Amino acid sequence: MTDRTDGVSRRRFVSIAAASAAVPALAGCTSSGDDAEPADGNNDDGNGDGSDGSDGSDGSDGSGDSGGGDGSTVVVGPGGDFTFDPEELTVSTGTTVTFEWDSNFHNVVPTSQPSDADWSGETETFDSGHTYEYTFEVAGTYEYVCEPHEGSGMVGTIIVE
Ligand SMILES: [Cu+2]
Repeated sequence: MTDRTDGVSRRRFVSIAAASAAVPALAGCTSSGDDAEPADGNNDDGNGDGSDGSDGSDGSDGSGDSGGGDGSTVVVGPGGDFTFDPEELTVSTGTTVTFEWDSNFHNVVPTSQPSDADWSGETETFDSGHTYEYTFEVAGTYEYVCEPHEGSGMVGTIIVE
C-alpha cells in the first residue's frame, strides 16, 4: 500500500474574491433638466382694447351751424362806398355782429327791429378804424341805416333766426 501522502497540493483555495462588482450607483433620479414649463405662453388678452379709440370724428363744433357761429362782420362804408357789406346778413340768435368802419363819417342807426328788442345802434358817426359790436339775442328782422348817407342808399338788414 503505498502511502501516498497527499501532496500538499490541494490547497487551491479559490479565493473567490467576492464579486465586488460594484453596482453602478444609481445616478441622479431622472434629473433631466427642468423642461416642464407650464404652457402659459399665449396669455390671450390681446384683443381687448382695439376698437374703442374712434372718438375723434364728433368734434365738429367749430364752424358747423351755417351762417351762425358766434361772430359775423359787417363792413361799414367799404372802400368809401356808401354801403354796408354785406347789405343783408342772416345770423342765428346769440350771434355777435361786429361793424367795422372802413371809411369816414358813418353811423349805424336802427330803423326797424323786433318789438322786444332794444338795439340802439351806434348813432354817433365814426371814421375808418372804428368798430362796434352788438349781440343779437332776439330773433327777427333788423333794419338800419347810416344817417348821413341814407339818401345814397346806405342801408342794411340783419335777420336773426
Ligand atoms: Cu355812411
